[in-house]
Amino acid sequence: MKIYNHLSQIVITSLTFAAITWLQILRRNYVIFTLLLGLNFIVATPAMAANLSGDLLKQPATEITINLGNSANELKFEPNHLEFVTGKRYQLTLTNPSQLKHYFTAKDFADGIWTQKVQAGKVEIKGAIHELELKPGAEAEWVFVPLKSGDYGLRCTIPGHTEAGMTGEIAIKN
Ligand SMILES: [Cu+2]
Repeated sequence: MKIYNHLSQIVITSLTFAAITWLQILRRNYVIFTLLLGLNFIVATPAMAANLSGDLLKQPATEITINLGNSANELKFEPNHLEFVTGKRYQLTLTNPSQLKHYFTAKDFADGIWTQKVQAGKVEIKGAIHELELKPGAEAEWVFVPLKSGDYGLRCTIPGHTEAGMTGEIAIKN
């Protein structure tokens, strides 16, 4: 009886040890699996962006120019209506031929596009842009691909300029 008890004790201990080891392996695998899933998720977005930019960079950009104000210092965008098509690559040149400082502010439009770069002078800015400030005589090039169709508002946020009519419309069509 004593021997049997002792034996069963050993069996139970062994089984418990085996179960704990198995659980630890499972847990470790689970952690590794979760990590892998997490990494996949993190890696997916830049990889997709890289693929997107890789294909789109081969596409020649359609060039469009918009003037912020004019040489007569009128408070308006010229033209004040811009049209783009989703999936096409554009180079929007912004110039300020006036003696005043102006803003190109179109937050919702900026949210609906993928910006490849904004180039001004010798500086190239990559990533999302919502607003551009152009000092007198300044010029900037905005290269992007429209993604989301819709009608978006454009305005200059310098005090008094929106009120004076320095506004515009940007349409993105499918
Ligand atoms: Cu302005």
